[in-house]
Amino acid sequence: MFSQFDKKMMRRCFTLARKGRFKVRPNPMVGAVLVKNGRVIGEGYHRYFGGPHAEVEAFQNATEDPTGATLYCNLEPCCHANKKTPPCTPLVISKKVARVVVANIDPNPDVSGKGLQQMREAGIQVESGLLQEEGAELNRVFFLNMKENRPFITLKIARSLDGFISESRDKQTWLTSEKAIKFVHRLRAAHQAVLVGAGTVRADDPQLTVRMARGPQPLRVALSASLIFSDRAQIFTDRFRDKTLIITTQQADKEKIEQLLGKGVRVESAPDLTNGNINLRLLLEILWQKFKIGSLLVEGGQQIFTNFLNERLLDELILIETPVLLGQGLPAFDRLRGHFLQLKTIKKLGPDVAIIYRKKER
Ligand code: AOF
Ligand code: ZN
Repeated sequence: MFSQFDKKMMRRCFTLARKGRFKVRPNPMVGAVLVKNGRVIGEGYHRYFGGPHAEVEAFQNATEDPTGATLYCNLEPCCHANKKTPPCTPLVISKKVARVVVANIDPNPDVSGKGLQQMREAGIQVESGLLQEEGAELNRVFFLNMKENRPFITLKIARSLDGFISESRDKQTWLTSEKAIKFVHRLRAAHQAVLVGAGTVRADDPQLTVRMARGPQPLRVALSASLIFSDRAQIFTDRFRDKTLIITTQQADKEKIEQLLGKGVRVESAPDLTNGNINLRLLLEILWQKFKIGSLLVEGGQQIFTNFLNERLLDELILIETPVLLGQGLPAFDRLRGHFLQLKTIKKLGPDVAIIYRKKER
């Protein structure tokens, strides 16, 4: 059904789509190409959140009348109203294209095949499924958001060969190489938020910034029931403090909350957080619904890693292993319930190695 030329055009859509990766989230990355008589006559991509859709851009950039052309788009054109931009299907139909080829059906329940159906009913030849696995991989975050109504969760654990994340509970051990640190900064930029427990803030005083890579600064989320932090913690004092969000309980000390707000950070109280026992699902709901966080990088420490895994809240696990045997220290997990993962890739980072696992699909 699909030719080599079709594949080439869809790969071009992916490349265009990726250009929006830092700016469209939590929207999907979408690219579109218009082809007439075997030649590309227009291209476009979704450039920023709330901005025009890829198809709109492609028609706008068209150098010829698109009547009779083929529109390639990695995602099904949208057909739903009451959102930031008008639906794309009426535009596609009005431009009289002859054929529409997509990689993936839009998992957004407001669309999910209805866009394709509308175009078919208008007499357009509509085909879907071209390079759909690549398309789903590209937009795995958006797909997961739509399916589970929560952020995509990546756990990043840097540890010694014998499985320790630091020498002790309150002492930071600088384990990894510069290449591994750069890799972590790229990971941060690739997520909309990073998350740590209050223990990690107290022990490591992390900055959680993107310093050694290019990309946007994610929201820094710290969980704490007690709100016991050092006044000088970097996440409260550095220039990104407006990108710090503390999640606490409704029982939290009001005075402490006021103090934190006075520092210019944000504080959110979640209803079911009791005695430091964090209801992670509720927390994720807040991040997704209220803060539009589509992807979350969990950076520790032990209790947080354990809780996420025990709640089965994990889409990707990235283990950074550094060739040192500490002999003793703080293990990555405490009382973990076991489950299986599947290997995705292995990356060499100078002397260290990153092993990337995905949730095992059932
Ligand atoms: C398309 N082309 O380029 C994108 C689509 O708030 P809006 O108006 O930007 O709509 C966002 C929804 O539109 C999003 O949830 C997804 O279903 C679809 N994204 N659709 O036809 C695009 N970015
Ligand atoms: Zn659209």
